[in-house]
Amino acid sequence: MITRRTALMGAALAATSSAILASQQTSASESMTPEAAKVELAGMARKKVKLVPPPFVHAHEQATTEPPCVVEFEMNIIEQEMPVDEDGAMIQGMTFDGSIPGPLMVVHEGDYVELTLINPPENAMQHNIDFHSATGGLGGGALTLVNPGEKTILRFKADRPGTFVYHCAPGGPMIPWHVVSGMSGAIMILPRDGLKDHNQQPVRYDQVFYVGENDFYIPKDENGEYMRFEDPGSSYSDTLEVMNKLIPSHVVFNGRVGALTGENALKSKVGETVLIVHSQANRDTRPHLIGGHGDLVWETGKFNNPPERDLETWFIRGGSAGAALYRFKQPGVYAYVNHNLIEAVNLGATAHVVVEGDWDNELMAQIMPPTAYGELHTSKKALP
Ligand SMILES: [Cu+2]
Repeated sequence: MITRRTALMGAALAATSSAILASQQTSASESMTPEAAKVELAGMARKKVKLVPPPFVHAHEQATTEPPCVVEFEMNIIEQEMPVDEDGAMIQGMTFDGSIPGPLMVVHEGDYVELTLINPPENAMQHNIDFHSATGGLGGGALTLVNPGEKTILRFKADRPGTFVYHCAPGGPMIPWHVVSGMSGAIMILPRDGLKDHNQQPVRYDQVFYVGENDFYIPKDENGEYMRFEDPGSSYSDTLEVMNKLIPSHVVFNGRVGALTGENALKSKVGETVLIVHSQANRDTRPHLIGGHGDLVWETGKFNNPPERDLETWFIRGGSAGAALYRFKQPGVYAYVNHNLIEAVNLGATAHVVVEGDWDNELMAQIMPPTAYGELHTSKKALP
């Protein structure tokens, strides 16, 4: 039910949080004193990268011998109602570049990330971006708060390698709400000489899958139907009530139930190595590849730490992104799940990888298919 009260409350909270942020922004700006030395990047190469929606990632070199450069990205913030499942649940989504999660950015350690962030005039809310990979100014959040109709450019140095979350953080209660409305994504900062295994030997991947997990809190009306709203502001108070109980209505990969299953399944081949980057900006999760493993897993996503080996399930802390490398050895349909199986099966956190190739009987064989075994044996044991 949309009431004027809820609409106003959303607007009022937005105003409050923008006031909080405005004060943070002022202090952050003041701390960036005019006498701070200007960084001379004029001689540095610039590279414009067009972002692509997840689970895919823009073309990139895994290792480079080039000197550091300035990598330019552009993202439009898009507020739009989006489907969350096939039963009619819809969310007033807030997105970086129209997708949940936002696109995966890839640069190399030592590069400068230069992001143009655009808040189009048709949006209703203020937004910004906090990069967990950036240093100072609320991860950039203090320098990027944009009203509808404004754009901003942030530059930061990618000075430590790893996979990191970015998310909107416009202040106060707007922060969790924008994040659970879809405003998060990830950046991968590769070591200049590429990824290395536990023995410091170089490793390469054939493709990257970017899986962004979201917990959604979609309110229901008195008849148990998911509620729909005209705009984000009018959804706020009912959504907040569900959020504050901490019980998500959906836990999904890439924005909705089924975003990575069936026709949308990921594809690979026996012998191919995939790097699965998994982010969760708000809540812990525990990815597991059913029938496979994590050969090398940077559970915390930070490439200066040696990867763990042969993992069955790994843990992605809420507010972080991890990376798992796996070479497929058997064909089939693999489910990649959040191994809280209630969240995987009932709430949506499942992806599929369809792997082509030849079956290896050495790794697994069906010696006897399920067969009736008659009366000679009994599975019932006599009770003592
Ligand atoms: Cu936002």
